[in-house]
Amino acid sequence: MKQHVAFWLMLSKWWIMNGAELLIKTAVGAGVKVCFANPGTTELPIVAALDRAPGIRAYLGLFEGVCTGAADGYGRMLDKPAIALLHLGPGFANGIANLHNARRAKSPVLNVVGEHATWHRDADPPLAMDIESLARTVSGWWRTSKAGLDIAADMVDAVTATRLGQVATLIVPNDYQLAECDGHRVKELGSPFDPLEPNSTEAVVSRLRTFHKAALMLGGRALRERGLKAAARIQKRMGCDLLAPTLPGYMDRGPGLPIVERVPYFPERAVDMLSRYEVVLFAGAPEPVTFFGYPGVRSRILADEQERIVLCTDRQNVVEALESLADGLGAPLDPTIDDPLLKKTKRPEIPAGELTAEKACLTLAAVQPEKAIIVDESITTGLSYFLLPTALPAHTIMNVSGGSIGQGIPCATGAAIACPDRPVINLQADGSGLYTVQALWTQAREGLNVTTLICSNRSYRILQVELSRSGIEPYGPNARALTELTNPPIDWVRIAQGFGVPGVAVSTAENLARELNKALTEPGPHLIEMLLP
Ligand SMILES: Cc1ncc(C[n+]2csc(CCOP(=O)(O)OP(=O)(O)O)c2C)c(N)n1
Ligand SMILES: [Mg+2]
Repeated sequence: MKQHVAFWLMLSKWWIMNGAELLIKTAVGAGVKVCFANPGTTELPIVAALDRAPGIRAYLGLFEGVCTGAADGYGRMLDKPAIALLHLGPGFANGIANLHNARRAKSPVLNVVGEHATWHRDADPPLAMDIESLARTVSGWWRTSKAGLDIAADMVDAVTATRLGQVATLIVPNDYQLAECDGHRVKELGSPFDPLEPNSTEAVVSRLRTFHKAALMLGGRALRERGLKAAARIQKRMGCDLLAPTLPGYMDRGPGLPIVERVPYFPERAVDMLSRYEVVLFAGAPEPVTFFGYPGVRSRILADEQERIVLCTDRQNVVEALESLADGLGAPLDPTIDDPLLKKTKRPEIPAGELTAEKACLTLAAVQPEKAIIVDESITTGLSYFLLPTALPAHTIMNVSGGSIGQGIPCATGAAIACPDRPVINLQADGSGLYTVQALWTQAREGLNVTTLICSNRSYRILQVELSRSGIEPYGPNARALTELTNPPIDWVRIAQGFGVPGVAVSTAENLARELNKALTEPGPHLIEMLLP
């Protein structure tokens, strides 16, 4: 009899859901399918729950910046969040730089961070940190769960917050992860957006009609295919130029989509570009400012007398706002995109001879397959890629929106997991790549179709350019030591091989084209070190 009771007790223990299982079950119910994790002891109930409450595939990242960067890449591609499962304050802190990029890219990312058991917290154990303070710097939404039974509602609120294009951070104390949670109530996922104000479109239309030279500056979801098609209708009707921030988080490009120019990085060229306009209409993009404060250069690129109109808030649906504006202007539904650039030009030829930054970009443009995802953390090498006046096949391009380097390899990893049928090409600067290079191992472990093109100029070239621009030239031995990646040179082929990724080095455009074609036809990840001057 005793044995019988013990058996039933054990069974009931087995069946009673704990907070961690409730968390995973709720996430699955809210459409979450993927978790990029680097867990520790405080998250182990969640690790176990990933098996007991199925529906989410877990991927190990060997550094938290890999997990958050991969969750960002995944979120940018699918416009829905993956979980980044992180260990306490220190783990979260390691992931912050790429969460910063995610925030600037308006990418949906769902952090789940374990916290010490509430009864243990007062003892000030070694790993204790103020996690909420860290969360605040990068998250549009954050909360520490207050009870096991609250976890379902907390998770639903977190997922809802990500749907606005935000980072959400849910911090879950270990004792609540273990708490019995039968009898919980799950909230429905609501619409995250505030409605557009009635008559707002009419107001924008009548203001716009008072100006001649206008630009429409697109950001966030507006740079996805549907937003771009609405923007094309507006452009056709108003004759405005379409612009994007310098480092947009996501942009669809290709036949049938309008040409969108990016605001240049260097302030004088940015001011030059924007001075053409009497008015700039902002749709999901912030007002452009210079990356840094240069003495004597104003921060805001627009002059005071240039008019700014903001189409909608960050909490409203920018695509709907654009479509409503297009309708309000009486724009035809499906304009043919007749930009002369698209008509006149075709793919570049593969260039010949020793590689340069320009030839690397031309070769990529000549070879990139249909529907490629281009993750561009090339810093100086890729400058000419975006500007190529060529009609490339349909592709998506993603940039390091927050300027916090070490984003490219993880972002490419997450994008490949989000879109297994699309080739991912990561145009990757060498210095930036070394921050989170261990993401290559996740690519190898998961057999992801990512081709990493290392822009091996063996320097922090942009810093050398900035040094010269500020008149510090010739620079001394310390400035040289801090901007050159030599002595010893970094051997990318062996680094790749060490992580299980086949690697090869090339120094001519022809060899690059050959190796890139080969990498794109063979399954799994590849790395090509482009030896650049
Ligand atoms: C997290 C972070 N640390 C440091 C920097 C400063 N920084 C900007 S670019 C750069 C190095 C660029 O070198 P590389 O990635 O090789 O590109 P290149 O300039 O050679 O094209 C550094 C250190 C930064 N932007 N973000
Ligand atoms: Mg470099």
